[in-house]
Amino acid sequence: MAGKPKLHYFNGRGRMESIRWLLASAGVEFEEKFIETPEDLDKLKNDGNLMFQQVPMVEIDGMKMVQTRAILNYVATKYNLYGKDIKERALIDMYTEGMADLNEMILVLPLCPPDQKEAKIAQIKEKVTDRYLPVFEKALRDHGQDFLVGNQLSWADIQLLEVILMAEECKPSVLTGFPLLQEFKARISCIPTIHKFLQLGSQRKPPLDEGSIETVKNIFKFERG
Ligand SMILES: N[C@@H](CCC(=O)N[C@@H](CS)C(=O)NCC(=O)O)C(=O)O
Repeated sequence: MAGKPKLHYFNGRGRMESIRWLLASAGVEFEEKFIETPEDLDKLKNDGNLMFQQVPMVEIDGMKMVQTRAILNYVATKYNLYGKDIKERALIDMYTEGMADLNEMILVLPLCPPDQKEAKIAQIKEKVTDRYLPVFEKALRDHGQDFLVGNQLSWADIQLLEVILMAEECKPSVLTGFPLLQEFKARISCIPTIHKFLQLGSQRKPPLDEGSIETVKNIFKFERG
């Protein structure tokens, strides 16, 4: 029997967090090997483990997978979270790519220079409420099902919940005016594997704090901003 997937990344959200969400929602246990120093990253690189010298890297089914979207696609396909046909997959791809754009804006927020932070937060709030959430509220209304695509849980539902919770960290009232998304959030949060992942002590990561920001800057050798 194959062992648990092993995730190589720093101990924070970043690009790995959606992978953690997807595995946990699929009920897959995983191990994490945290990169804590530049030397840890160098070792992974020098040992030939990183195809493009970048993480996330996930050891799964005998592969050392890199590239976030490739890993997500693989996990979603393997655990039947990627629609039942090519059209459902196309829709899941469109939804998740939109969410990934939003996710990226929120993820990089802690790394932006303090004097630009307020403007960035205002921009995110505007994009969330004017561009992204209306799409998903309408999708749920038009589709009339409990899930975004088809009539079963998919990667799109999981990533939407992840993004909603992140957006709520920027603006707690973000779902005001989106009644179907409020119901969606409550419904998807009750799915047992997801409910478990939402509990304190799970492998879900909190937003980056000042200490973790310094660690990330040190590992990846970049300046804030
Ligand atoms: N397209 C890649 C981008 C990966 C990436 O930029 N990873 C960063 C950490 S989040 C990294 O490893 N940076 C080190 C480097 O590029 O040398 C993906 O989505 O996985």
